[in-house]
Amino acid sequence: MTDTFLREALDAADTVSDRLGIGRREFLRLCAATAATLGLPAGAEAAIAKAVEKAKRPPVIWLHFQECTGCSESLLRAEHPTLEKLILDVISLDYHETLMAAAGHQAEAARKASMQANKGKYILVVEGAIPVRDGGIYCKVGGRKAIDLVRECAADAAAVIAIGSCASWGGMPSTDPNPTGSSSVGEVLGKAVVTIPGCPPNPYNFLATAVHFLTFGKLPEVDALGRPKFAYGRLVHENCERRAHFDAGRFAMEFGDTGHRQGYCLYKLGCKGPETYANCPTIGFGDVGEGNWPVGCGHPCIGCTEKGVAFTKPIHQVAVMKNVVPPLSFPRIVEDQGKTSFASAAALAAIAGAAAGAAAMLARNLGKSEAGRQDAQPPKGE
Ligand code: FSX
Ligand code: SF4
Ligand code: F3S
Repeated sequence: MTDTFLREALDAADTVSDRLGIGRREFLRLCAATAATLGLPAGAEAAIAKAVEKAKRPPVIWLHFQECTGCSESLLRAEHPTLEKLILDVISLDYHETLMAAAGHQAEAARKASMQANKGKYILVVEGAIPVRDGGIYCKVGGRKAIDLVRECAADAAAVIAIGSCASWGGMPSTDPNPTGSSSVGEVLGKAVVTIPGCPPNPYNFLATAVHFLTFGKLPEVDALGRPKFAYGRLVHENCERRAHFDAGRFAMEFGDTGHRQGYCLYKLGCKGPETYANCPTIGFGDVGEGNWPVGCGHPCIGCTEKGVAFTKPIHQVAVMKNVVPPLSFPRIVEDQGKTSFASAAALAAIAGAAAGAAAMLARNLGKSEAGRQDAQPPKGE
């Protein structure tokens, strides 16, 4: 990174941190975490800081259909530093049924005005599945059917993002026998869209996708199901903190047994980590500390990012092993819980210039072992 570039990035950080009411260091750390989430090399956090400062915030129209609003909730509950502040700073949320102050005709007028003023430039985010049975009569907003609204709003959008499993592949509302014909955004539009599945999805995956659009002017690379590869490129099982127990054949056999209490692998309780692509173990949820993700909390992964797994297979059913080849490196079994946060782990991974995933896991465990070593040191002066 050149001196000028670094100075510009620091200036940008000052401007944005003023705007957000957070410290410069905290803002840069978040940029580093976002860069690491995206798997970008060291130095990318400076480009992100500059893009967040300079870019005209892309207008976003956010539609809600058949869902529980958990996707929006998870964005707003994140607290590092106040993720929703950054999201609302990065994008211009022109229409969002559960967040906007306007109601009724006013709200619909705001949507139409933004779509007209930003024709071909706005991002359409869809949360929730779309019922198509019986002409789509089972979900209406402002008297309009969901199926018509999504088609109308997608027509002039620069990009369409399906957030959550409901919008990505039907999710919970499409559970058999699917009486309303709940369908995904891609099925209704008849074209591929970017999908951020998860019930709810991790807010960082949405933030990183939005920041990628802002920084590079295009959406990130996706897999065959439209999922950004930076977030859904690896199986949960590949980066799971209990993976070493799996490899050693140590399993919890029932909830509350000794193995369960000792943090053994949850495979025999039906964990779907071996057939589910997502970065949950590496980035965690809610910024409340170490291990805050389903398996970290002692519950098997139900495969919420995976069509045909969550809400289809029984929770207790053992997973199909998608990949039985051991990875090159394993997370260590660490009994003591360290204090390394997601952001510092991700920042470490970014500094190492490594992709998110195994590297972030490694960095987090490095943090733990470092904390363990410090604990073992005698206090100064003794
Ligand atoms: Fe809920 Fe979103 Fe699940 Fe669906 O998340 S958390 S039911 S994926 O659309 O609101
Ligand atoms: Fe982790 Fe589940 Fe894999 Fe066990 S089966 S290592 S708990 S992802
Ligand atoms: Fe969902 Fe499994 Fe992650 S249940 S939140 S994909 S660990």
